Amino acid sequence: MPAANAPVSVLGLGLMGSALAAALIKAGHPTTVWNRTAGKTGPLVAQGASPAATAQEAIAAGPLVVVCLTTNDGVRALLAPEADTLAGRTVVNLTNGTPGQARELSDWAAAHGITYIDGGIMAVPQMIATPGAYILYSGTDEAAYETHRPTLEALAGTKWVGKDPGLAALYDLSLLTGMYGMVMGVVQAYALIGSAGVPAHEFAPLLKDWVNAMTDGLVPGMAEALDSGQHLTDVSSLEINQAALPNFLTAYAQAGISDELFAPLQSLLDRSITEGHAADGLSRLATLLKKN
Ligand code: FVH
Repeated sequence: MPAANAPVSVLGLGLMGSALAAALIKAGHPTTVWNRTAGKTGPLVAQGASPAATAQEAIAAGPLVVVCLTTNDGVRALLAPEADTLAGRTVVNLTNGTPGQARELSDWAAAHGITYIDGGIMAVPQMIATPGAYILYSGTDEAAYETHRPTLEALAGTKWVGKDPGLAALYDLSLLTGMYGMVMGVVQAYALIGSAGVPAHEFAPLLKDWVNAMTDGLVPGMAEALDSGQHLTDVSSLEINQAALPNFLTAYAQAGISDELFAPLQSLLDRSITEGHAADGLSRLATLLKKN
């Protein structure tokens, strides 16, 4: 059972890996750090980390190995030659990736006697070890997660999402999808209002309040419609949205703004009408996105 002083190794000291290692050091964990480009260990060593000359040396330093690289291709390439050293240890992979990649890495780890936990970080580096941050975890060995949870809590809040190793990545990508949709709407709104010379800072309070008000009601409301299968609405029908969308696309064109983010909505709205959902609300679109 890891105690407050359980040793941890961190592989990958980019912006996120460095923030993770710093949080572990601050929480009192003996932390061994390794990065492909050795110079990045300096600031962490100054905070109390032990530098490892090789990934193998870092892995050998303790029972828990946290990995945070750019991609899972990099993770695979880094860990594959170290399977013997990793055997009997737990890898927590916090690299962004797909559910399929997580399952493949989990299968590979199991075949080599390595415990694999996948994670999705719901935070930017500056949020690590602050109250708003949390990390999603999944993996076949929930007991291993529970064993290391006290250590992982030094990084951020912890949220176990299930024994399918791909689930943390699925939750992560789903949450990030919601974020990207919202961010792209904000990007388009600033581009459109900016075309009339309105300074962004002047428009910002209106946009913020509007987006907050819309998402506050829309997110739970849409969940209710999807779970019940009742998409009929008295708020905003697909028919009215389909009729309005050309106004947006025309206004973008007249303002000299690209419609590449929003034009794809037209075919989805058109299809919702031809498939007989004119009176339904926007929740219906989630069902239409499913491919057979
Ligand atoms: N930064 C963020 O806001 C997001 C928040 C949510 C989670 N993401 C994911 O975290 C992963 C790492 O992101 P990062 O911000 O730390 O990225 P970088 O600062 O660019 O650092 C990348 C590190 O990965 C090392 N690296 C890359 N490829 C390899 C490889 N083949 N072998 C070994 N190490 C590799 C790189 O090393 P170096 O270039 O310094 O030598 C950095 O340490 C990522 O999945 C985000 O999506 C962050």
